[in-house]
Amino acid sequence: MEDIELSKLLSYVLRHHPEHLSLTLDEHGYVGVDELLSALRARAHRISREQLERVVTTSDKQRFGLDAGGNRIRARQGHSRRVDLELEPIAPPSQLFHGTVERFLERILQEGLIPKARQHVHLSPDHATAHDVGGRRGSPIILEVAAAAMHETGHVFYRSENGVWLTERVPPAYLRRATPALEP
Ligand code: HQG
Repeated sequence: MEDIELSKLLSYVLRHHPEHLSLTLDEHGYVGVDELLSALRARAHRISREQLERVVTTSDKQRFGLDAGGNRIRARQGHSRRVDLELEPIAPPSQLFHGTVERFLERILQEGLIPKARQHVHLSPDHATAHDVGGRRGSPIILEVAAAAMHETGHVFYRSENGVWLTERVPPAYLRRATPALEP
């Protein structure tokens, strides 16, 4: 299996469907590396520990993390089930960004950003990242999020180990479309 294919399979299994490989995540979202490798082997995917470690290290968005001993692996964010990622609430910068597409805009400006299938709404630290996130679905539109103002009114923010900002939802009052001319 190519690295990219393994990375996609890991995202699917570790974020959404561990049962696909007859695995169970612990409360922090981890699964044993040995357990994962044998579950893959049982499905005729011959993945070496070296390849797994390479995918963890080279994943463009640093999607996966190993525990301190290197014995367990988890997805760093993006789960559709409740896992405790052991993230501490942290004060956000004054502004964060969200990349989306035109077809969601009206709804978003009406009801705010909601997590949909995920546990959190994902926010980007800069325009360029939001541009890439929105660009996965079409021509990207960037929303500015008044994060510090939200935080002041009690909204809780987290930053995942790979730099994605997470919060439960963003009410419409804190959203503004970025001036298209400023979009990269
Ligand atoms: C939209 C990737 C209608 C939202 C990226 C988005 C990211 C609404 C979509 C990570 C809405 C959800 C997450 C509302 C939000 N009405 N549409 N009220 N609220 N939406 O994939 O932020 O490659 O769950 O704009 O890098 O696109 O997976 O979230 O378009 O960090 O590692 O609903 O996924 O990382 O889509 O992306 P997603 P996202 P990975």
